[in-house]
Amino acid sequence: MSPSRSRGYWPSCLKRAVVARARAHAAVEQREHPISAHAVFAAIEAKRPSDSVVVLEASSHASAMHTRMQIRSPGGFYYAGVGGIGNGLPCAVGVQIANPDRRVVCAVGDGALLYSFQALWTAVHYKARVVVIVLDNQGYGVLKASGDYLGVGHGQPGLDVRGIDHVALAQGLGASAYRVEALADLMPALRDAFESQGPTLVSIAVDPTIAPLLS
Ligand SMILES: Cc1ncc(C[n+]2csc(CCOP(=O)(O)OP(=O)(O)O)c2C)c(N)n1
Ligand SMILES: [Mg+2]
Repeated sequence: MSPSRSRGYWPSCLKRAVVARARAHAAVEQREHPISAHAVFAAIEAKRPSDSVVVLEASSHASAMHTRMQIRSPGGFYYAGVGGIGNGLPCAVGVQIANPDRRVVCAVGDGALLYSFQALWTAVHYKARVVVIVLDNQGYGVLKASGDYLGVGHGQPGLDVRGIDHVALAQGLGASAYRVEALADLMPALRDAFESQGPTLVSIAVDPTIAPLLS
């Protein structure tokens, strides 16, 4: 990182932390459609068992998760610090099998999900109680935001990932699955998912608006 980049970087991080703290006290936006990621994480936090484990691989929505959810126990949170994607769902399945008494919530982006969707078959096979929350913003949101940050815009080819039926794919691997397009349908889907004795996938249409990378 160049010295000039470095000078701007740390104040940006500090600003993000201050903004995130302010957001934590702000009311959750209760828009029916498109659903805000903050509303998704607030709903999960209200519904999940207090000893459940969170595995996060939703690049654009990490800040919303940390704003709306609290990690309450050791081993209660997993996140790949180095930035590679595709580990989230397999990690969640492994963590649940290793901790049979704890339910696991895997919050994954629609892009990252496709790197290792087949891990859901393993979850079905071993009856792993993983609730897979897909934050579907129809593509590689963080790469679009990176394009904006680098001044090349977010219209680069290959960043839109539309028209994939997560429910059909999950059911094809033997899992229960729900699609949520409106906020009113979120809580009933989460209730069923957290009552299930096996893996359940909940694919949620979240706001696809590209937020600035450092905001
Ligand atoms: C193994 C690997 N391949 C590619 C990338 C580049 N990459 C970073 S984020 C991302 C897409 C993320 O999309 P999604 O999971 O939907 O997250 P969001 O839309 O919330 O940003 C890709 C392809 C990577 N980090 N690791
Ligand atoms: Mg995405």
